[in-house]
Amino acid sequence: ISDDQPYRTAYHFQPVKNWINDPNGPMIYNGIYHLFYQYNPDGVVWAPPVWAHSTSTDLINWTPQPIAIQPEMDANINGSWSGSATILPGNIPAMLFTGLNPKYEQVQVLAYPKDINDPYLKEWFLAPNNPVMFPTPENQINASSFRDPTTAWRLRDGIWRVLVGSKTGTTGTSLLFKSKDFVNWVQIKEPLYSYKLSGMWECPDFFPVYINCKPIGVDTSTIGHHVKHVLKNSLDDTKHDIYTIGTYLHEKEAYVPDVGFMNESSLRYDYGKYYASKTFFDDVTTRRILLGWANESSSVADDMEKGWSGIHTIPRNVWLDCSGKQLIQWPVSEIEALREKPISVPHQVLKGGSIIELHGVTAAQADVEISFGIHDLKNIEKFKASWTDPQLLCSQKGTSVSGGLGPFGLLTLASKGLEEYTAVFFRVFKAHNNKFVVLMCSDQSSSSLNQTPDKTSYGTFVGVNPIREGLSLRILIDHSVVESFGGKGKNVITARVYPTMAIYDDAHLYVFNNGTGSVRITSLTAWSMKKARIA
Ligand code: DQQ
Repeated sequence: ISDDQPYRTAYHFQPVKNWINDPNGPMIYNGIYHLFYQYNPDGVVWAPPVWAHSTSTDLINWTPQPIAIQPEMDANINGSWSGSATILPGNIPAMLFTGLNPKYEQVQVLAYPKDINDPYLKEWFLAPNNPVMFPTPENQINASSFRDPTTAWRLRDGIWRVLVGSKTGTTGTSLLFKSKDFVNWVQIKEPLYSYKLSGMWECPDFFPVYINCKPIGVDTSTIGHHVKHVLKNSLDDTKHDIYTIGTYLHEKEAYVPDVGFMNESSLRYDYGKYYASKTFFDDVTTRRILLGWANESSSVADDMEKGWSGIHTIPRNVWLDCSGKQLIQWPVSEIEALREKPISVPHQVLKGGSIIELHGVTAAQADVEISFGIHDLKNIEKFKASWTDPQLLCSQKGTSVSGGLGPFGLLTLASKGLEEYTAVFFRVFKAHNNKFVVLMCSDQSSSSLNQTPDKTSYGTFVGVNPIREGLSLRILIDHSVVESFGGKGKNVITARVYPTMAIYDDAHLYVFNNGTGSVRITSLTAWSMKKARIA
């Protein structure tokens, strides 16, 4: 392992070394946040995982705890895969997760803390009657596609419900199980929801959100007219975390997505590198908090050299947008405690072709908020109806391609001579119906002189009226992470990059406009970020 670690994160969660993937069983219990995660203690690539464990009081600084779950009985002898926490009556935390049994079949396993009076819940044990859900000839469940139980919810009948991800043929599905005692589970004949051709659904998540569009969360068991439900799945085929918003018809044990969500691939939590996410309800601060995994874009050889692979994104507060048509995501406010030495620039016009360096920030470790006003529409380009794929459009119209309005935004992790940079920017178009189309891109193509990392550009359309609302961008920059929130949290793109020159104090930050039209900077603040205590 190399001592020089220019890609280690300062405030994004990662263990000291080795491979990590999915966040597991997040919860707040007696005032302490618990994060478990898929971990290979022996190397930088995936291997049959154990559950590693860290605790926190603020979701930002974490204390490592002993490995919580490892092979212990037949039900998980070949690995402990992903799962979720549920707090049972009497304030008893229970974990349901997927174990691989001696035949490598996927079965669901129940675990409890050994001592609920230990504030850190260091030790866990597996219930004697495991597995509690498993494939049989009768239920016809596919033993290699049966995993990742959700947090359970309980309705007025006192019965628990839980979803397990699966597929039948190429139809992705969330199987529904019920239990009175959390130990004996019975499968409901019909899945909660399925969708043709979507492939295996990993890490399902099913939760209510208030329709009042306030940034507050609600307990997973809540039903009623004041909430809508969100169903999120991690699509194994595309490695995208997609979600729909709809109605939970609890009498029918069914979920119906709202009209407009029939195209399953429409909404993603994050249009960059992001997978296997999961939410939990924080009843102390009344928030629903979303955790996710961002894999490396580097080669395995590079990962071996740095000695680690995988990070988690900054925990995000999630709630329903006032349109009711999408979620809003925003970094938890606790992250702001790491901010220091803010710099701002006054309101100003940013002419086409200009670039301004933002001095006085630790550009490799920063939090930046910028808002643009749009006024100069004379050169605006027409949007073509055939441009249906924003990621493709971002790769065709990269940072160096000048347009009528855009690209404008930030060059992050940039070297002094711009040999390297990761650009996050907007382009604004006018569609034939006279509406504006806003494209948000994260362009990694010049992020590193190293040839080996994957430098795919990412993109998404942001549903805002740029004239009326302006365009905002918040970017969390952390050495090898560029996590960008567009349109006040409407769209998020996370990128992993590995600059060779723009590292430590040699990283720079610029605001740029490479279009012909000018835009206005209406606000801009950048903070240097302190290091969090993580490992
Ligand atoms: N990762 C786990 C599985 C899950 C997948 C195994 C998603 O339980 O389906 O490490 O990344």
